[in-house]
Amino acid sequence: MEKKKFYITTPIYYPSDKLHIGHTYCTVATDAMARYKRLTGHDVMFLTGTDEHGQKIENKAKEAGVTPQQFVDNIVEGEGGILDLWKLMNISNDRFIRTTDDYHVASVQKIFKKMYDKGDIYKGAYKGKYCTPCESFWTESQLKDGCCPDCGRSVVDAEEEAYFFKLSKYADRVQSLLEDTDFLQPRSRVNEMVNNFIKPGLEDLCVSRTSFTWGVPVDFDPGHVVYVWVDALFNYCTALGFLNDKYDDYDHYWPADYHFVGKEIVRFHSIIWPAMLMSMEEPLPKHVFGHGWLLLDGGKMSKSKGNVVDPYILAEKFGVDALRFFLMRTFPFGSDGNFSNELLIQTINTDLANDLGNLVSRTTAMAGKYFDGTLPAGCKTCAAPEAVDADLIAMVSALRDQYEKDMESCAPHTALNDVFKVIQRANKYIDETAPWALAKDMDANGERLAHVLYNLLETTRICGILLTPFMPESMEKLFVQIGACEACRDWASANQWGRLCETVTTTKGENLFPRIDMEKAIAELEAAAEAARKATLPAIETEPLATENVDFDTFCKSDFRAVKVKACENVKKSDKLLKFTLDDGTGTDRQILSGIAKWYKPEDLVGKTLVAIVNLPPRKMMGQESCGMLISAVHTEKGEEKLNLLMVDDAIPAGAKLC
Ligand code: ME8
Repeated sequence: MEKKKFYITTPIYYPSDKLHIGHTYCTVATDAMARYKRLTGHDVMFLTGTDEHGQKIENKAKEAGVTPQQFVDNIVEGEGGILDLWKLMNISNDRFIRTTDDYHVASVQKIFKKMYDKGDIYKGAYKGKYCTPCESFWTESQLKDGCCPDCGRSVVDAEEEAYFFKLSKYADRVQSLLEDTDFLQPRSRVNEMVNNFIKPGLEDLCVSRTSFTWGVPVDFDPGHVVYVWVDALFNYCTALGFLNDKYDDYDHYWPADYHFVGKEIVRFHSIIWPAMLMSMEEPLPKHVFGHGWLLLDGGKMSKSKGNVVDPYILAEKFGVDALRFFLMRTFPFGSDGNFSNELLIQTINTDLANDLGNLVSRTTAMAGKYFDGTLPAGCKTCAAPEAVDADLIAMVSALRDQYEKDMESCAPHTALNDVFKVIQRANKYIDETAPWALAKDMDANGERLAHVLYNLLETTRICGILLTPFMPESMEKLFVQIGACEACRDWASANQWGRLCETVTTTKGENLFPRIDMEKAIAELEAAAEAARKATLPAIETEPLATENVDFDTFCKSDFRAVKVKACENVKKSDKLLKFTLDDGTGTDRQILSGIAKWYKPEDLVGKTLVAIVNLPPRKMMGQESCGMLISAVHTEKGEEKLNLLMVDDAIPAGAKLC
């Protein structure tokens, strides 16, 4: 039988900064759904990629002193870049599109021309408000307190000759698409789109720019580049070969079954995108799902606010699967959720270390201890089954169908909740059946004990199958530990109690999810975040030059002399001060105190020739007199203050005047 196709996409990400945990959330959700569909026997196409054009990227590249292409190449393909992140997170995308790929650029030009030839794109003059970071034009009435309604930043007046797309022409059809079908999910997003954007009147959309060049050129009108959102949205088609020869599965996979997108870009995907497809006379995607945001301290993460969470650090510390699981388990997919390290660790400890980890380790340890790892034939059945057996088996047997319903309605968090209810039930079953008590009299209870362990392994197997889309690597290891062969890891077998072979052999393996010491891990994460923050600070910073002039005569009054260090010691009870005994050429020792103990050991300075200003009035520090000041150079390196004493050639005699 031909497999049913399933085409799913993530948004294509802006390679303007390193991606954070919010982007990872969206991609992991899409990956889990793609893996689930493969598990259920679908022919899946999973697309992700990068949205590389536009003014924001052009500006960033300029700031970095590189070309826009070099800039995006580094963020997409460079070390620790987007491709590396998806590899690390075990993302199973079938294709990756970059909007700077030649085939995409050529297709977008054809698309733009087709809509122009049809009369849906026309030339006019754009006057309005523009938010550069979001690449969005807004009307006065859409602004929030005079600022961009998406990001809250200020907008600028913009006026330029531009092409427009007749969005207004499609308003009615888009409205009925939203209201009369299940195109946009969750349903709660429909009202927002219709009431805030369509009912006030859809204005035609400005779809070209002349104020910058980093975009797809409008080939029939040099000087114009295609608006980045038009270029970006069509990636979902061009990546399958729409109007290009690079791929040839557009007819097979289009229309998309699901576009997963964040809530702030639902407007583009549920209004502009279907309208443009209507203009192109192409089929519409079946569903757009607008998920919520991961918040940090109640606010949206953003690089510019400096409150991003680095998925690399978390994956390295807790494991990729634990991180994937946490993201999908904790936050209901359509809503916002507050991220915290504490919540992450708590989820890992409770669900993975305690519930799942304990179930696997207790069960395999008992199979090992009581049956040398291999259960006896006949253990599937039991001469005297108990009510707890029936209760567990009924719950596990109903699990796959319930999980399927949850996944089909894009509720991975509910699907996981259902699986974990069963895992908790199984742990309770261990306590109820008390296998260690049964083991005390193997002659009388051996058969019963084998049956209990079989039930536990079978429960674990079925839960393992359903957890595979979320934690693929760990479930592979789990199957090995519980002795589940390839044939009893598939979707069909997740609905068939008793598929696990009776004489199954378990293997004691590594602890799949070790318990995390919360306090220690939080302290380490904070240190890592601090180190990462420091790494983004400028390498060297020096104070700006003084703007106020000092007159020459005043300057000449300062008496700078070479001085030789005869002795140097720490000042008692001070961790800052060093006390110097100096030869200043007068024959009388000079004492100077200097707050440089953080940077120098006293013994390293003896014999050095330094520079001091010697005609400052004496002053007391920690009860000791200081007659003058040593001159040093200061700067900041990666946020840390650095100091170097000015040292001069030892050939310069003590007391020599510096002028
Ligand atoms: O919007 N929580 O790219 P992008 C959850 N290039 N999701 C988050 C998030 C957070 N804290 N932060 C970002 C773009 N995202 C366009 C898309 S598609 C044709 C063009 C999600 O890199 C965000 O909601 O700014 C969006 O869905 C995705 O990351 C990409 O964001």
